[in-house]
Amino acid sequence: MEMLLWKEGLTGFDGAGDAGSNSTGRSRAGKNSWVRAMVGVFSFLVLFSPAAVSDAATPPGRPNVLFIAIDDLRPVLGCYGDEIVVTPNIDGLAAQGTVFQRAYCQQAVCSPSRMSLMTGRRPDTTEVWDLATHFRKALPGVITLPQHFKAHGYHCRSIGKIYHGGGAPAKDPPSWSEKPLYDIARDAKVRYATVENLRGEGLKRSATESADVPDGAYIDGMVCEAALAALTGLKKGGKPFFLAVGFRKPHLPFCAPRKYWDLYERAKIAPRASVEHPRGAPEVALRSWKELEGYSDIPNDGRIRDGKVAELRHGYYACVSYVDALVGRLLERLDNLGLRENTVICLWGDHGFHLGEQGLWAKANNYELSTRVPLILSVPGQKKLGKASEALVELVDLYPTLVEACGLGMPQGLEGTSFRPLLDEPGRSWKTAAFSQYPRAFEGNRHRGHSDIMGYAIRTPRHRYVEWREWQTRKVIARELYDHGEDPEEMRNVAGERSYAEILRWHGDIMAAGWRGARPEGADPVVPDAP
Ligand SMILES: [Ca+2]
Repeated sequence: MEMLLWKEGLTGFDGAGDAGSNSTGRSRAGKNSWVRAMVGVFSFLVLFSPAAVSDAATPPGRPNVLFIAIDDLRPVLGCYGDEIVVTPNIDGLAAQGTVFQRAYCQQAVCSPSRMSLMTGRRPDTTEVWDLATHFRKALPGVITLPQHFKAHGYHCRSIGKIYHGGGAPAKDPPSWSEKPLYDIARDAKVRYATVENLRGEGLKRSATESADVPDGAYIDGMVCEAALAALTGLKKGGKPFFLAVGFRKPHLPFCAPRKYWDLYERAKIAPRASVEHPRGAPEVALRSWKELEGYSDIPNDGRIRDGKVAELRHGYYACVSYVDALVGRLLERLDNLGLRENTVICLWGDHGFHLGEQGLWAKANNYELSTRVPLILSVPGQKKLGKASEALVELVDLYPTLVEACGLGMPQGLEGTSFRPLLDEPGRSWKTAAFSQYPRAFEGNRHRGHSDIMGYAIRTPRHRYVEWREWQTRKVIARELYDHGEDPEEMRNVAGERSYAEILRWHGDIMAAGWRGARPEGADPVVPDAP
């Protein structure tokens, strides 16, 4: 049975989803050859992995995991101090867990961030720096987070966007016990609901939509319904479960049922805190991916009038409240099924988002607004509830944290650090830095792979430091330093200012020591992966 499911899933590797931007003849031929190699690896795993034998020997009492991914959500949430947003359900979850105020993604774009989290490895190890590459190309035998749970007797399901939303990188059959639902949803009919937008062409129609429709008119409502049914089924199944639920809002386009738009008066949503690019920032740092500019109501020159900016910001808030309501339904079902007390709940965003601040839109950069993510964790038995932690944590830490929270053995090769101790002691001293990165091509705003230039960023308690390096020579071609004590919007690059010379040097040392050097005292030793 399991073998059958895997075979079915494997067809997903061969372009069963959208055509994607990687469907050239050359890349397809390359893909097919490694797909064949992967089939061999997967067959080996089916026959010999602990998952094939351990299902019957599950220790009793292991907590379940409800793993909620929210696409492109920056910490616009009541529990993060936003006074306008309406997010009672996520705020309620925060009251029963820990809110990580300083959590950072490893690369501020969907697939590289998610694949880093799901493999517990950083982008230079997964070699996933773009939207077209699958992590099993560089790491064919890697045990993903859900796969590790599966090997310990968990029933693992994926509903919605967990890996990536389209093409081969959306699929990883070894991770799941059942075929995922709604992992690819590139149909305009589930993205838009108004007559005008449904008449349009392509995936990018208008950038916002307010429609008088029920929650289930859009893909996220469908994902929620499927997840509710899955929870009921998993309860009946009696095994510990790992249920991953991935919501696609507030990713563009900002489409949500009208009742969520009506929660806000547009004029009361704060205007963007900054409009211009940061002073003294290198050009390479400021290049936009032009994600927003492709929509029918957005001018191609990127000059968005103030009214449209306000509409986009309103739309983002509406989408956040829409997803919050869906999260509330999941939590309610968990309660009604009597599962809450034995379920670890983890809610995370894959990266942040610029809503016009710093003259930038969307993600794909190394700034605070694009790299900082919401992260809330609620674990049965944790000593401190409803506390915020200011500790620097990273999405790559989630894998070991969930493993420790559920009492499973820690696999080798992970590049994050379990922050389970922060749930009991949120104020304890922790990492000296969080690490992010973003690639750039010498010219243009799109890149492939590691590309020509890599921007390596660190966030320390007070500063953000970035080194832009030529990939081949590793030569530093530009530096940025922002002082959040003086400049929380990151509007002034002080890397060249004499008074910051010592701080610049100190950050260069932290960068050189890398993530291993930034780990907290007393953290478990890093166990390298088997050769
Ligand atoms: Ca995303």
